Amino acid sequence: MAVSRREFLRGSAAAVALSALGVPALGADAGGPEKWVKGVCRYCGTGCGVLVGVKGGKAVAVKGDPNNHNEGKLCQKGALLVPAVIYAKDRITDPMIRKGGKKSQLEKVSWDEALDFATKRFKAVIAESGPQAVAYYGSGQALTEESYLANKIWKAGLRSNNVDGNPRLCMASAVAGYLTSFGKDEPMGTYNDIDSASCFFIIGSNTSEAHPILFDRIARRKESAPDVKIIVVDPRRTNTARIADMHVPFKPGTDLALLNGMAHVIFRDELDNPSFMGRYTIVKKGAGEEATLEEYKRFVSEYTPEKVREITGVPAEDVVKMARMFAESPATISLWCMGINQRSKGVWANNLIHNLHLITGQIGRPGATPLSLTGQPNACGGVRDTGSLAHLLPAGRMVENEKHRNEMEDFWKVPRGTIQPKMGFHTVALFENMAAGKVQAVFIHCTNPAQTLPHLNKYTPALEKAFVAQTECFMDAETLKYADVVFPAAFWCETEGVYGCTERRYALTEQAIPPLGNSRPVIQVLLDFARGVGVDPALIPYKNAADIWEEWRTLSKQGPYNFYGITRERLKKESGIKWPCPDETHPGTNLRYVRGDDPLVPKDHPNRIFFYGSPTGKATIWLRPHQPPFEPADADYPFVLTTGRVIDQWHTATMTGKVPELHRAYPAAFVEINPEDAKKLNIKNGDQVILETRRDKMAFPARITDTCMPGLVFCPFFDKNKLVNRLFHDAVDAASKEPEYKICATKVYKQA
Ligand SMILES: Nc1nc2c(c(=O)[nH]1)N[C@H]1C(S)=C(S)[C@@H](COP(=O)(O)OP(=O)(O)OC[C@H]3O[C@@H](n4cnc5c(=O)[nH]c(N)nc54)[C@H](O)[C@@H]3O)O[C@H]1N2
Ligand SMILES: Nc1nc2c(c(=O)[nH]1)N[C@H]1C(S)=C(S)[C@@H](COP(=O)(O)OP(=O)(O)OC[C@H]3O[C@@H](n4cnc5c(=O)[nH]c(N)nc54)[C@H](O)[C@@H]3O)O[C@H]1N2
Ligand code: SF4
Ligand SMILES: [Mo]
Repeated sequence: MAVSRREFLRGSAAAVALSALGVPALGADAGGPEKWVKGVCRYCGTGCGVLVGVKGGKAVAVKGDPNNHNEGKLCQKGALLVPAVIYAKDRITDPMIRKGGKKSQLEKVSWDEALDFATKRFKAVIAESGPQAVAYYGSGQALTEESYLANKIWKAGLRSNNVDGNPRLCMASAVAGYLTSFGKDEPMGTYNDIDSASCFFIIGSNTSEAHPILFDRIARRKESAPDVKIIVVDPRRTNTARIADMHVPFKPGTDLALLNGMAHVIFRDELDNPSFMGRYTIVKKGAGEEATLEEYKRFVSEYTPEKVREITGVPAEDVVKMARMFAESPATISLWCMGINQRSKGVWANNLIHNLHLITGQIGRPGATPLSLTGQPNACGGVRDTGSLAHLLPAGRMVENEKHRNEMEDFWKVPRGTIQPKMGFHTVALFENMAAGKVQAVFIHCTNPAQTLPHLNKYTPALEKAFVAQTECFMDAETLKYADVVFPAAFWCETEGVYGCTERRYALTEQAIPPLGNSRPVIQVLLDFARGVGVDPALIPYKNAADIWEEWRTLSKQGPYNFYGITRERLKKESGIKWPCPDETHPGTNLRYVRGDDPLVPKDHPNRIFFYGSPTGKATIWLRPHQPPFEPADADYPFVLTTGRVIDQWHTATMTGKVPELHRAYPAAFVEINPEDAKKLNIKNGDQVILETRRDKMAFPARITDTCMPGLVFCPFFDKNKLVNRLFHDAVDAASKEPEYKICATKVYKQA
């Protein structure tokens, strides 16, 4: 879908123009702030650097950090963090408990009373039903130090592996994809690759709305070099798709066929790179059985462009064109997000993207790389790297690997055998077990599951049944309805901690202002909570977040996540450092696994690329057949419902909803519907339209737009008055356990 240069510039200017909002120190009165304190934007995984302007002990302004990767730019969400969000009227400033059970009101109490109320209950549950009956449900928006600490308290202190969190709903398929294709999690590329890529393969990512400042960087790259091509593979014609040279709409959930079809064309037209494959890859199939390259070629040879057209609806010539653009470009970067991860075959889809890079050798060079976009600001640094998920231990270790458990036990100085050998409950299983009464108490931190879990009708009873201790900043969070104890959390720049974004970049948000009212940093809450439930004080000897960082940095020295060189002092001075970074003089790494760039590849290694995270030192090409989504449209439920984001709202809108400029843009949920479908169903703009799935039904005002292809409808999930997740099933990817929020079958009709 080619657009003129002028149209293109106009389209891509959105993020840039809005970023200008941040520059004139919003909210500052005459004279401006007394000081600027360095931090990271509270919102997305782009991880833009910010400077918070402080005056008289209050945050009065925010602007982009010119020294961070965003070069001083912010999108509208980041630029409007201060003052509306921080000083929102409904900030929670005192601890609260429900003395008379779930039906009673939350009452303000002292910290001692709230902590006592929570710890007594957790202790009682552990005494009666064992440590497997308690859980921590965390977040990719929590600080690294908080996640590391909670993980240690649960797995080593309480001996429960029930540590999971919202990255399971988000990045789990990307993690498993990296792990199976390259041996360890986290990407080899960085944002710098955007500046040298000549082909952008954007699949299942609405970058312009979900990662606006990265989109701006992509747009600038395209402006700077006329040969740069953008392919967008998305069933919706999003704003991202509108600047593409080639937008490929297709039947939702058929990416696997499309990606195998591209591989087919690459071999058929001899665009593959045999010497790269020979040197750097092995081939596997099924659960990990070895296979040959010949077998793989035979396997993809079945995905002819014609067959792919039948499955996906993409014209055969477009499959050929995409494959050629991908393979023939001097440097191709793939960018993907939830359209790929939130799928019942999300891990396979990740593998197939990696395959394309491996068979063409579009990898390990500037601009040539697969780069999974991370959603939350600290899903990578905080949760993936610290291993704060039910099956993981820090720095790429696995719970079920005895050697890994022993390494952690020795490091944490607890007896061998302390860490339980079985993994804990992943998110969906966790809430299932809560509903069944097996998990009886949960500590929820920095996430709002009562709005964001799939199949809410099935899982809100879990929150009604279990004892819920929750940290929160805002009164309108849906999950508060189920909380037994609420710990008021110091918000964002009221405390300090590290975020790690998409590109392995760690950056510090420094404390700029004191916590509002009686709110407290969650580090302190977790430490008091742990002492209260009887965790050995020797295990948690920390005074503050910096102490925890010191331990985590030291631990990282032992393995492939080495960031020992990223000291607190450096984090204060510099605006983000990319690991590996083994010593204090190391500038950080751009091309991971590449000799000469990555300090963990020996300088005299015979190969230019060394996948040292994998036992063979090689990457894996996977045979992964196409499989349909869990619940495709059928005769009874003839439409596909997909869900996702809009640029101005963040998830459940507890923060962005407080900003008048953002709220006005998207005040309430709606359903996008194609003009053809609307005509057939006699629906006009603004009509109330019922979406009825096998779980529930709900009415939304119609937005008639060509964004959705015929047969597809889209709803955002930010509106707590329209809990769209009630409509969804809870099917998960078999390997990553990530739910398929992107596809379910629905009826669509006008409300009578
Ligand atoms: N403004 C804003 N930005 C955010 C967030 C936010 O809440 N608001 N949240 C952050 C977080 S945590 C995340 S995870 C990211 C998510 O960022 P994205 O993944 O980019 O956003 P989504 O809207 O969830 O979905 C992306 C696209 O997937 C497409 N899609 C649906 N089905 C399919 C399919 O079968 N195949 C393919 N290829 N595509 C499909 C949808 O049409 C949609 O355009 O955004 C982050 N950034
Ligand atoms: N239908 C549908 N559902 C989805 C998705 C989808 O695409 N479609 N995407 C999934 C994905 S990718 C994600 S990441 C999840 C996100 O889902 P959630 O994490 O549940 O959503 P958030 O609104 O980000 O929740 C963060 C909570 O933390 C609170 N909070 C904010 N700042 C702080 C703080 O500093 N400290 C503390 N303690 N609390 C704070 C906020 O008020 C809010 O209640 O949603 C998932 N659900
Ligand atoms: S792109 Fe993401 S990190 Fe950057 S300012 Fe916008 S919301 Fe914040
Ligand atoms: Mo996410």
